[in-house]
Amino acid sequence: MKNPELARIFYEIADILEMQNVQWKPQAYRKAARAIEALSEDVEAIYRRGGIKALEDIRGVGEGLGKKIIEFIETGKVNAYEKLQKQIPKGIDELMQVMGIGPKKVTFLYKKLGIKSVKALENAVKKHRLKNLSGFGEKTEENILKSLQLYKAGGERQLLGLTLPLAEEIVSRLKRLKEVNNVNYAGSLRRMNETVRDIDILATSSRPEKVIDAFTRLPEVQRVISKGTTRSTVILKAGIQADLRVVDDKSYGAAMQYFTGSKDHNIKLRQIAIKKGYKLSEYGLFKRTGQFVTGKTEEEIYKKLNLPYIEPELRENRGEIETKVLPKLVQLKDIKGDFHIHTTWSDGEDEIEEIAKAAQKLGYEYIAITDHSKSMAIANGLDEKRLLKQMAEIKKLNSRFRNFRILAGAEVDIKADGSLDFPNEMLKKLDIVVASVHSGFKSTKEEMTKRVLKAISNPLVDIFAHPTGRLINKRPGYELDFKQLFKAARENKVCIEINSQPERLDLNDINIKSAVDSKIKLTIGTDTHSINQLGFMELGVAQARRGWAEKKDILNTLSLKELPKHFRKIKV
Ligand code: DGT
Ligand code: CA
Ligand code: ZN
Repeated sequence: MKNPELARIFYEIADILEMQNVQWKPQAYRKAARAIEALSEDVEAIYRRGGIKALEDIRGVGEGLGKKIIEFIETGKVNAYEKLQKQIPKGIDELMQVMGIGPKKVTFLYKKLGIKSVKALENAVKKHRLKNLSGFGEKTEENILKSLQLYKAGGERQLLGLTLPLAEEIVSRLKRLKEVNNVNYAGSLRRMNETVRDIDILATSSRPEKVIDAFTRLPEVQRVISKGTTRSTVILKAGIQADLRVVDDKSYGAAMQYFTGSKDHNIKLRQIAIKKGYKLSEYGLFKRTGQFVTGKTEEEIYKKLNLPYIEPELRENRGEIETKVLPKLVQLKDIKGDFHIHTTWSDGEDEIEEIAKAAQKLGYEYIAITDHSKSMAIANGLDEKRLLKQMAEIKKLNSRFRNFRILAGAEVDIKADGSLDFPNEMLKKLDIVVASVHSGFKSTKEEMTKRVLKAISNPLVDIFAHPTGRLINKRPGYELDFKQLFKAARENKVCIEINSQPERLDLNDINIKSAVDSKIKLTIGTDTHSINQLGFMELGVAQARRGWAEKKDILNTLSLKELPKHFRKIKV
């Protein structure tokens, strides 16, 4: 797939042009980059199928960008990008990856203080050289320092949502080898951690060297770090490490259990084994005498240790071993709809009707269209007039669907004073109101809590979305008093969203667990901006499972008929 690399190049061109104060072009490049990222078909395949004309059908791509895409497909390079790169000092592009320091600030810092690397920026902040510059203060320094810390930590861990499809692709390639009996990924990926350090793969075979050989030759592999007879480590082109271990069939369950972890879960499990007179390793469960007891499946191992089977998402040593009853975790197949979707009316890539058809194909009974409200001008937010027009269109579309309903909603901005971006008369007309914060990240915990509490005290609000506003590896969330939030959510019967975007996953697992413990109702929303993002539901469900959520905790497991019981404005 060439799309991610091409999108990255376009994003970087946009950043450099912005640094050079070029007007308009940066937005055009970003728009195209977003559209390319969202494509489900590879640009190369599109080009082979329909030439430049087909490329020009991609949103934001005209003849100029079309030619650049062809250049990239044919040469692997974009000349304009290489030229631009030479015009900026080395190191600066890395600086731009640190969130909160956009192209404008980077240029400013370079011109004023000669800062052109992450290291130099860190030194300058520590020596407080920034706070006397106009537009920078002590608070800005603090924020930059926080972003730097996140950036450094994020250098090593990758988003689950980006790594999972890659791991699945590799596993399915290995599965096709005739020498492979079983194969799956393990580690933090199987536990569906929001970020992962590497891809751990486990296979069984009686011809391990053949499997290892094939693994090191996969098209995804960039270079081979080590290659033994039963294990190998490679670096993938995507910039992440992948390990493969090949074991015997009789050890598959034990190895799967061991390499799925987490380490803390394993340590507890091994202690239990010892107490029962066993020894547990990646090869199997053994008697003290060394006699093999079992190892073929994980189920058998947990059973022998007198434990129920523990789902991978729960294996974090957060009480899953001690608890008397394990939760019956929500599953992807329980999901009957999606309450957070953007369309071409605001900053989405696709039309309402196309999204609705795709959702119906997924087996959903409903979706809510929740485009941005007017304050979000950068996202082409809707004012009342356009929202009413959209509602009329939804009404018309609904007459064309059977056993499926498009709910008219909005993602309404919560303004600085806690008021909502639409008057109540407007909100009343909607089926569902999703409220969220998109500004004021530097507010104090008290200010932000007050702002959110005021917003959700409005009985017309149904869902509070992406509750902390964090972007993984990029931006910490704003601070919020969760105890007060949960209390208010319960009293006001407002749901809290688990946003499924790979870099949001907001609420995170820990907060989901406390929400579940506090008996808060949750919804899992994809915040879809293009059709293929409906698939992010899997990531949201995984986080819900990591937070011990059951079907009853998640309200988009309700059927369309059941919705009015919980959502005051929906009528069916
Ligand atoms: P990561 O890679 O940081 O995202 O997280 P994991 O959990 O995938 O960690 P990784 O790749 O270092 O190791 C994979 C699994 O192997 C880990 O979850 C548990 C097991 N493991 C690794 N080292 C140890 C250890 O020292 N003791 C035990 N009991 N298990 C270990
Ligand atoms: Ca790992
Ligand atoms: Zn939002």
